Amino acid sequence: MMKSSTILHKLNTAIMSCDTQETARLIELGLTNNLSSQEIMENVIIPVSKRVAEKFRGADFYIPDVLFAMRPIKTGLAVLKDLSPQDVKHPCKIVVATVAGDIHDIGKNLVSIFLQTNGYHVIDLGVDVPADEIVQSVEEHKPAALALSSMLTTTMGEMANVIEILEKNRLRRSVKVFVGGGPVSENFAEFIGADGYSPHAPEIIDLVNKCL
Ligand code: B12
Repeated sequence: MMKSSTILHKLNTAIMSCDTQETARLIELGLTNNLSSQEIMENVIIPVSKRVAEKFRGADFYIPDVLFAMRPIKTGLAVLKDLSPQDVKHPCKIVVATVAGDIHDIGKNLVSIFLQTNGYHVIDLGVDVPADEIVQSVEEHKPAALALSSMLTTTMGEMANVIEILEKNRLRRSVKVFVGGGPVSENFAEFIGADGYSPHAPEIIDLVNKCL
């Protein structure tokens, strides 16, 4: 049996060298070697995603390069989502989405998987989800919380839009709204009337636990 620290180290190297197949294999191996999804995300996926993402901060990145560099992370998260335990421990549902106009999904997927592995029933609406559709889903599923992600300054206003439509539909009091993503801040969250913000995906669990 390979040591957990060796698996995590090799996983780090596989992602940094854009080896998607090896990334998927090592995540499966880690899970069968009793590493938890959370250990894999906190020790490797989050720090490595940040390191890879930093390479593309600034105006002049070439989109195919970004997609290529992010592929092992995307595949790794998909493997984690499929193989992580799905036993729902909490009666409440949580709706998760990246807002309209925005297709960035790595942060949103991390939030979903942390919730799933902590026993929440997650309804992940995906990316580029119009505000009306998010509100419709609140109406239909009656979740206890809504977790919204946005990575663009041009789309973060959609979060305010969602809150406004929730208010218009008299649904605002029925659901806690948590926001996150690159350009989002504590001040912004407060300004739009969200119930909570964190720059770190794992903290969604504290936010949800505190208010439910
Ligand atoms: C990967 C990437 C892409 C990929 C997305 C692939 C995918 N499947 O997600 C592609 C190539 C498609 C892309 C496209 C574009 N991108 Co882009 N992209 C990035 C990049 C390099 C990394 C983002 C990422 O995944 N980070 C890693 C994850 C882990 O971090 P994260 O998402 O921030 O999530 C963390 C926290 O924010 C938090 N979190 C996130 N959501 C939530 C939600 C809740 C509730 C909570 C509690 C926490 C939380 O948890 C995570 C950490 O624990 C960033 C650069 C950067 N340094 O951020 C640019 C960046 C976000 N992109 C940018 C831009 C401009 C674009 C494009 C407009 C480029 C173009 N000219 O077309 C398009 C927009 C497409 C669209 N309509 O959405 C800009 C945004 C600038 C801005 N402030 O508005 C950035 C910052 C690059 C830059 N210029 O510096 N991009």
